[in-house]
Amino acid sequence: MTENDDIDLTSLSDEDLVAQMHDDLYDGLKEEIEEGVQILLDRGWEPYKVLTDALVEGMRIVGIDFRDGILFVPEVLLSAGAMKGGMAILRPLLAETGAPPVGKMVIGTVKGDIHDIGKNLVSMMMEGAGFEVIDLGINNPVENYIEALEEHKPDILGMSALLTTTMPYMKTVINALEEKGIRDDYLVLVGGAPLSQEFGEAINADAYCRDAAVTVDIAKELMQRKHNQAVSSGS
Ligand code: B1M
Repeated sequence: MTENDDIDLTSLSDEDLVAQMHDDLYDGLKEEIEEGVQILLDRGWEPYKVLTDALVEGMRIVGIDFRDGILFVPEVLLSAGAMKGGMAILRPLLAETGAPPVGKMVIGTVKGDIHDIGKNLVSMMMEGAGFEVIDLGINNPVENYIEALEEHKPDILGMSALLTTTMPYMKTVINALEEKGIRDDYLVLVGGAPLSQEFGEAINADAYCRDAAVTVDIAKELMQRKHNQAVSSGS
């Protein structure tokens, strides 16, 4: 988008720096993004604000031009790499918590889908809220989910899908849980850009999560409800 070889990022106002970071994300400039993230943090920005205003918003802009055929896969991969560079700096800050784990979540992107930025963000925010997170990565068939549920015995199963062609696979996973008679052992949370509340209900998920912050709120609320039910039923 812009040439920024000569730009001293530290000399920019917050607003101009964030705009420059949107351009740098668009251009896939990982080092510049890492530097920008660090500058904003040094200026006292909250990690979550850096994440949403500079990185997530920048990726939203990338998404529009990707959709419109202005950007192509190799370029978007560079943007994704730059985004991940920034996220790596924010991760320990967002995940900082001295509290004991409030619950456990297994999460993964479904089979056929390799998008992982949103899932990674959800994992980071959940860790930051005190959840233990087991991240299965991308392209997960049913068997991966079931193995992980048996091994880790989490409270929550999270699934991510970014494609309209892969989101139905979430139903395949839930059906498999139902067939094994273990569906109700877990809270199933689903998310990803093409999903909706209606879709979440239609596939019998416990909740559709619009974004990472909402996922944390919903996870906490459902965990509390589960705890209350267990107490009132005396188990
Ligand atoms: Co792809 N891609 N992509 N892509 N890609 C989209 C999703 C698309 C909408 C772009 C577009 O056309 N505008 C479009 C899908 C169209 C559709 O299905 N309706 C698309 C396409 C078509 C494709 C390919 C098919 C392109 C091709 O090859 N011709 C291909 C598919 C590959 C595959 O998966 N099999 C492809 C490939 C890629 C890249 C590899 C280049 C790259 C991914 C890199 C990576 O993830 N490591 C990529 C990217 C980066 C995108 C866009 C531009 C950005 C996605 C992203 O990271 N957003 C995306 C456009 C868009 O979404 N606007 C696009 C930022 C992220 C923070 O948001 O992921 O929505 P999001 O996550 C949010 C919420 O959704 C929610 O919380 C997150 C944080 O707030 N959430 C959850 C997500 N998962 C959750 C799980 C939960 C809870 C909440 O569990 C409890």
